[in-house]
Amino acid sequence: MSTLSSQLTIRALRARPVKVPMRRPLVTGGGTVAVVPLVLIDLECDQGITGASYLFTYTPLALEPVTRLLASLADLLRDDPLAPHDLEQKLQTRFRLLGLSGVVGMALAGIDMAAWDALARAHGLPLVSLLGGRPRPVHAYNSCGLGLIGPDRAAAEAAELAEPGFDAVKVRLGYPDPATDLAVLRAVRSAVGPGVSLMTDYNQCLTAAEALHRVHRIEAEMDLLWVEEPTRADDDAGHAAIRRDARTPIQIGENWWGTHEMARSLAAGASDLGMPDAMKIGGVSGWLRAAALAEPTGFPLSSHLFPEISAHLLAVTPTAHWLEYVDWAEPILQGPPKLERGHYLIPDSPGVGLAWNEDAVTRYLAG
Ligand code: SMN
Ligand code: MG
Repeated sequence: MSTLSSQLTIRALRARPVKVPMRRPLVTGGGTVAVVPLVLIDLECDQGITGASYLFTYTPLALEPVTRLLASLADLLRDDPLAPHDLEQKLQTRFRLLGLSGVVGMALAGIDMAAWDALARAHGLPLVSLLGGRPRPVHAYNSCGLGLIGPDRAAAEAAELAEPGFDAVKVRLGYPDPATDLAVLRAVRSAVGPGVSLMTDYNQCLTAAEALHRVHRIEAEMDLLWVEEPTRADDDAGHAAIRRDARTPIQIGENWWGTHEMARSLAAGASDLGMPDAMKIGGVSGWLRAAALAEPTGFPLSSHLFPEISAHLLAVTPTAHWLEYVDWAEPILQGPPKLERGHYLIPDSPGVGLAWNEDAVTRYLAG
């Protein structure tokens, strides 16, 4: 049964910080993720509809400010109509002088994603269907591990990650010695065989000159799907220079805060490929604008983290490329996602399909 969204109003907003243990802690060239810090959001509306979303704060140090800001916003939203566009405009206007990135951007995206989830639930539709698409398998690569763990461990882990049927895995690089980058890639390549493609991620740790040197050495030996964030995320000129001289596609985008930063990056020709992060790009509303920006030039878009909601979004993205599959939120969710032959299956249930495992949430509650 569906409820008319125009009748729905927001009643309450609940934000809970959790620290979720990781099966494979991730060391990258840009920093380490040892525990998964999430803020779980429930946007309660009338007629028994509650929208859910989560935010990933990268470091537990950011859990409290994000949770507190969301709690402060609850009063501002009470009795507002459940209309994601209107909510976004109202909140952006409130925070224009402060700025819309960082903690503010995260909180606003969390509200946007929860509002879209509530709206889809109210209509009795999966989010993808509310957006004009349908639940379908979304091509995914396995990104659950392969941090900077050296050639031997990387080879074993790559085989493990490919085993469930994935045809691509992502390898983090940026070892102090460039020869180790190559040794890891060779070890992973021979462990997974020719049927599994590789993408790599430097997490911003190289200078542009160093990046070109390393990419040239790698591409003399093997094909990669992409090289991600070889240099600082905000260095569009640096990425454009690397891109000009590299044969391998350059991928950036997980650090675009909103579509204005994305538009600047596209205008600078900084990358061949883009991978917005559902949170940093501005939730569902931001993602839809990102998809529109990418469409005219056929610019391929992949997702960053947040596989649960990103699957819905990629399924209505004309230039959809790859879904990044990570299992990081799974311990606090009910039931694992369905994955089939390297594809993420969008659940047929109303909304995004997020349901908290309350026992686990209680166990991992932070602060
Ligand atoms: C990454 C994601 C999240 C935290 C650290 C590193 C990585 C990726 O850049 O793209 O998966
Ligand atoms: Mg990355």
